[in-house]
Amino acid sequence: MSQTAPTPFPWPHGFLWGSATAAAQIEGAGHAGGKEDSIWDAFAQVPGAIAGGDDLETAVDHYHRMPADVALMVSLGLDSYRFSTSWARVRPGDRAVNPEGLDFYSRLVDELLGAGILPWLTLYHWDLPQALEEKGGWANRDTAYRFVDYATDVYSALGDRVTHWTTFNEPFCSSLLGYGSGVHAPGRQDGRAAIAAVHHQHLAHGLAVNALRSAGAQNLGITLNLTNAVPRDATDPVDIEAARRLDSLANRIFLDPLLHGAYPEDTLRDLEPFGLAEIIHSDDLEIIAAPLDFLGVNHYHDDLVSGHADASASDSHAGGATRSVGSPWIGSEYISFPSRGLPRTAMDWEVNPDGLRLLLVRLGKEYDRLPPLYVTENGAAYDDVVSADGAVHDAERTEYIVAHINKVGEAIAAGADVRGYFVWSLLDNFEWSYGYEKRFGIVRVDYDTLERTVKDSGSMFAAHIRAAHAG
Ligand code: PNW
Repeated sequence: MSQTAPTPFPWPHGFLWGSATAAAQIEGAGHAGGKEDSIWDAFAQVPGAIAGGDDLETAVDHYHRMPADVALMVSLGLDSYRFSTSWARVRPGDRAVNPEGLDFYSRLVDELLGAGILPWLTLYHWDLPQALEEKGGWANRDTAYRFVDYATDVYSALGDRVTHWTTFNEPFCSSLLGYGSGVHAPGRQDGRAAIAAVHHQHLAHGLAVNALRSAGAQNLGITLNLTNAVPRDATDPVDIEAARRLDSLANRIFLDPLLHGAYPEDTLRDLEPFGLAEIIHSDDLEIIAAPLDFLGVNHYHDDLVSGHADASASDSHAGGATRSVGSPWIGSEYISFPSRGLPRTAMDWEVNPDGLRLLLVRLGKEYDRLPPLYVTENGAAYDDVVSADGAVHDAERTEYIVAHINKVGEAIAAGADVRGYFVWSLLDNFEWSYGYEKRFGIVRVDYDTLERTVKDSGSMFAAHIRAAHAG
């Protein structure tokens, strides 16, 4: 029998229960309030880039419905709300700061604080101003310095009220999917550019951490999407090598510089042909390893990996594009992702909740300077059915979230220092290259009327938060 509510673990004092969104995915007002194109607005114009030809112009109109959306968060009893600010709204064209753009986030923060909800702000959730992409985007080192200007602007406006600051969300996606496979904006397919994007986002992160810390920020972190790279046959050297390569590109290329101040030797070796070593300046790694107050972990699925060609294998990073895209596994394109035969979500991602426990526990063992962890995203897309009475009985999503919350509880019991869990996502929204086709919300959005309806998963989460606080 599957559980319809999480196990009543003794959650640590102050454990945060929240939900997450990102500016580009929910705001809309794509060209209102002074906002100009981000790389995603431009990418949406590329034929076949986004399923259904969808764009971000209206999204779920959060920009105009913000107070009602905060009221919805109150009704769910959220402790914290994780959102991002849009660079293209705050500094359109990467020119001067746009007061109207900053004012939107200022009102959002006031609304949240007035409702007793902790704002958890992410500075970069993938919406680079298109004007900067035209100067080379993240392949250009200068973009890292432009990021610090933007981060400083946001901090100057909100630093008196926002206490938790995340520099980047999932640099894996905005570098390797954006510049490598081309599944995400800006849609480039260039291994050298992708590897440069990784390093320049790291640098931007470190520079911004130092700048915000000197300005007085106290809780600074980054969010990574991490996976367990599991060799299909743990005794087969070819599969073990494939898992090493995946672990290098999905996990360690990010974790090691941030937490240990060095790229892993095997990563540097594998990426020799893509010029990683050459673009590192002498002080970069010291900057990148600026101490962190927390690490955000996004986790949806593990990756079973093989080094053998497998006709039945599918890569969970393939995206929803109909145009031709490449591989994000720069220099290791041959690796394949066989199926374990587990149930799958509408993203075709295998459901294996124990992977989240394993990941959280493993991080503490592998990184000696690991800061406190927050699960900043976890959730699932399913093809929801609306009942005649308008309700959404999303039993599979409910079960997915319950099972993963339980695994967070088990990880804590096993010694992992996890201090919060944010479900992805508060609302159905623009799911990147899948457009509006994939729904992750615990609240349904009717894309014709933009009306919001709490799904069963949302009611479960609200009841769980009440129970966790009471216990
Ligand atoms: C994350 N992959 O994206 C993002 O942080 C969210 O904006 C997004 O909506 C959510 O997860 C669900 O997809 C990912 O290819 C996109 O493995 C792609 C992958 C992973 C995460």
